[in-house]
Amino acid sequence: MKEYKNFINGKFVDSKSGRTFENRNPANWDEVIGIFPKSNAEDLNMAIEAAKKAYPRWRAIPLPKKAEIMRRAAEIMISKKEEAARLMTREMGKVIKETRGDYQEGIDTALYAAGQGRRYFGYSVPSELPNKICFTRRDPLGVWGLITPWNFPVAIPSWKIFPCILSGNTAIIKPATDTPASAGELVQVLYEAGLPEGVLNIIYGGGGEIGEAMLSHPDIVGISFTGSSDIGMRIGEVCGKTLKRCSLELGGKNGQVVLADANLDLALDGVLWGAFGTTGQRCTATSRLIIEEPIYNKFIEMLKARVEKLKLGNGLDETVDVGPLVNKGQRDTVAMYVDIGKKEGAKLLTGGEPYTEGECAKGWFYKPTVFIDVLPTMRIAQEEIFGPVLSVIKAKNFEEAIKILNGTTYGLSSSIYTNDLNKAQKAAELAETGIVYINAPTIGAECHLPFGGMKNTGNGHREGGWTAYEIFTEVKTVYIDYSGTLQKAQIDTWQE
Ligand code: UN1
Repeated sequence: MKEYKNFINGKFVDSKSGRTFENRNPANWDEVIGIFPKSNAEDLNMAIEAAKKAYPRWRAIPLPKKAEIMRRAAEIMISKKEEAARLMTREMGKVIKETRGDYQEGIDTALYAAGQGRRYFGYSVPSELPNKICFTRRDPLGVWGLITPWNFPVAIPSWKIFPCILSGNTAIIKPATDTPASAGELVQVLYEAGLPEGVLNIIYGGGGEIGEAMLSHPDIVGISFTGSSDIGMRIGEVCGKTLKRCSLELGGKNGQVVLADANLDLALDGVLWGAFGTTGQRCTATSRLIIEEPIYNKFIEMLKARVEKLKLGNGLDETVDVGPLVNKGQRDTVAMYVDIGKKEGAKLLTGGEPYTEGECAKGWFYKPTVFIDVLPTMRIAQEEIFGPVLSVIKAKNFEEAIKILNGTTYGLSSSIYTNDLNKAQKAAELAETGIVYINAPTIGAECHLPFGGMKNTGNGHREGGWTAYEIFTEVKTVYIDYSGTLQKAQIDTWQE
């Protein structure tokens, strides 16, 4: 067990609060992974001061030079991948193959940032007047607050940290209290790679205390948050009052459509991975399966057989398919939604109870659960559960399937399985989601493409790829008039 400290201005420091919290393994709650400071506003103020002080110097370093630090960070991450993946599995429970993938997403994001340092493009645009040029450039904003969730303990902090600081900003990250160690180790990688002190600072503690203090602090220029829609709305409201930039990556109620002409075996592999990968704890998880009527009964039968074969257990065991939920609260939420589903009249096909066999008795395990004959209006078809619960809905035809697919307040990811090219293209056009998959599950976005959602899933920003850099920068439009005369746009017109 390790005792962690906040990392401010390039140094480990105790919290002024004197309080701590524990982080336990969700697959075995007897195992304490680390003790962390439960920080307060005073700690945050210190971190903000450090980030403010570091900003002018960091901002002035040429981007390709900053990018070298990102490349070195990627190299260090490559060497630490296995160790980091094991820590991540112990922290939040998902299986080792997935935590390796999570860390790989972090490595890829670092490498993308390393390349981006030499590809930081703006536009060059002709002027309507002679002897005048116009172009755009992107500049940083200042000190950012990054608030990250526990389900992707390295990938999501990486999505935010690398574009934020490569662009010349400085930052304070507050990771989720369920996965503080993985984020802490990532911050150390950046310092090992040569990051100047104060550019990135980490503060551990609860969202209620640190998050709120970040929102109201006048020296924080922007907040990047991934988490629930309820908290996102609160963040948006507070940021709105002070016109702070805020990028919100929120909930999902993602649907997979299976049309009658689809390759059913492929669709089955897809829904198993989409619904029960990460124990259903992804914003992109498949939580609704919409099946076209002619194949409804057949597909349900196929699904039941496979779901019941999924192996639960400690994620460090390479043969395990599904790990525990992250904590007691999350398992209680799942149990609550299972009760709601039953009361609403959906039919439980399989699962519907905690799993307590053998060593799993000491973890937050819950059986992969499928409800069938779910109506699109039921709460289990509308609300984000964030657990291994799949709601199966019958659709008469393609048109009705799309209507059901779009019939929630969320809009992150969607999937359609069909061999009909026209229907696949039409679905891509009509889906009210930021990500659409054709013949692939709702999870598995790649880090170099825009990631984000419509409706209550966010506020229009996209992480990942080049669009992440739009979040963390201001566009500046520069006009250079080299005519030596006063040229009035829209008034003086060009003449031969
Ligand atoms: C999330 O759950 O917030 O597309 C992120 C995916 C992963 C990222 C999920 N690459 O499923």
